[in-house]
Amino acid sequence: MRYLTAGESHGPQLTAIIEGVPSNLPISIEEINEQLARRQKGHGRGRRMQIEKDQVKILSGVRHGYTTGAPITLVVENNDWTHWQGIMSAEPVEEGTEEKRRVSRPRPGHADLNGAIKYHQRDMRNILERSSARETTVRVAVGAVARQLLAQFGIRIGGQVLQINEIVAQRQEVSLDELIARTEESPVRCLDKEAEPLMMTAIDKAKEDGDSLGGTVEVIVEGVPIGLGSHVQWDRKLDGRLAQAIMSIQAFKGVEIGIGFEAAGLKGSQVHDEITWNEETGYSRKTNRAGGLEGGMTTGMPVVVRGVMKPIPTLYKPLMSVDIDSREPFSASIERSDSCAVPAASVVAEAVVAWEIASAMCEKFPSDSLDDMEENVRQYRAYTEKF
Ligand code: EPS
Repeated sequence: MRYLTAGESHGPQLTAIIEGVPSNLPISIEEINEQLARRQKGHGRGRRMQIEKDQVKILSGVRHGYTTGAPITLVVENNDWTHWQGIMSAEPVEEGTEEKRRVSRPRPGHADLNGAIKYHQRDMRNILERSSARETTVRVAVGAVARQLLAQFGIRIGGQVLQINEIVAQRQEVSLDELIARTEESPVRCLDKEAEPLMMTAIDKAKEDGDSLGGTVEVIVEGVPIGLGSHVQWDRKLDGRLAQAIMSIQAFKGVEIGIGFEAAGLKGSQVHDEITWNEETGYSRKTNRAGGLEGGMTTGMPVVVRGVMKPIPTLYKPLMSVDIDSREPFSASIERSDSCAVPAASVVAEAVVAWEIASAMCEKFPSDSLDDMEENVRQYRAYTEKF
């Protein structure tokens, strides 16, 4: 499977084209919209989220509720476009008019300056419109299609926020069902009821101060068969692909699988997961420090991936930068922004992980139709249990 996205933050719409989804997969538009709504929530979101009410339109590849095997086109319209029609118009507009809304002052931490230099753009709006995290909307829609494929095989995904700024949540050992239910009720998608209000206060304080906060999110995938991905080639290693998927989310600066960076300070005997076997389910592991991946392949244990999001660089209390016209230093102008988007990023992380796992499923069980894929997966599962 593969997909591309297109669209600008204040353009008319965001678009994704997905190819390779097997035919006869039931697709629920409501489930895609539920995922879009989850991404819009979270304490710390800015005014833009009051303007948007993200809803998907399916323009191809799905008929009467089922995929046909043809490319699937997903569209999410930007409500804010009504305010930006002239500014974002594909038609030429006159130099020096308000319609240009030219940006000449790069924000530190954004793509603005590097993109402007690279693409020969004197108007950095031509960079920031596409680098904006608004693009994650349609990636969540793509992830929602992937989730519906995974659900056919009993593969389920949850996510949680583990840290916002200095507030670190206490780990809670709960079932995936409970994690999904409880994070849904939390304005910061955090299981720890003591950390939750502290995180919210920290976000409010950052907002008051014109600042922004980052944090850590975790994604857990259960029900994955053994052997997705491969050890044989660098670009087929599933842990590498998951890391790329997480790092591709706007503002993400780090990724860990299983115990991740903690492994650096531990001995081998403290890190590796002992192997067990029983007649009913076959091979398993006593622990899951590997986060469900060994040798670039799934072990059958839950896949556990974490990502670190930096604080959003658009600040109400601006940092110093340089105007590209005068080359004079300036204090960046104030822009509308989120003070913290970590809870929303947790939903985006679930979506990109769902996509990678679904792609790996389609590679392991290549099938044109869901019926064939179900049969292949059933046979393979029976085989792994008896191995
Ligand atoms: C973003 C800036 C803000 C955020 C936006 C990401 O948008 P605006 O410039 O319209 O206020 O709201 O996030 C979204 C629109 C979204 O849907 O998540 C940025 O510069 O990355």
